[in-house]
Amino acid sequence: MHDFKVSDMTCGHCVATVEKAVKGADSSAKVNIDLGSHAVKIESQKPAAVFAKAIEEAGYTGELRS
Ligand SMILES: [Cu+2]
Repeated sequence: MHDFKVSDMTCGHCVATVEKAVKGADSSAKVNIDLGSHAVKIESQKPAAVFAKAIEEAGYTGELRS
């Protein structure tokens, strides 16, 4: 489980964009996003760095919490 904080994710459109970026990095990843707390939780076998990069390439800042 990768637990990211994406502070610049501010609306439903951002959520969709971030989710798409995560799925693009790993199509079998399970992603759970809570807009209120800017939390993006990802279940994947791939390393967190892969998702940090994907989120960044989508135009957002993913800060790894754990
Ligand atoms: Cu937005």
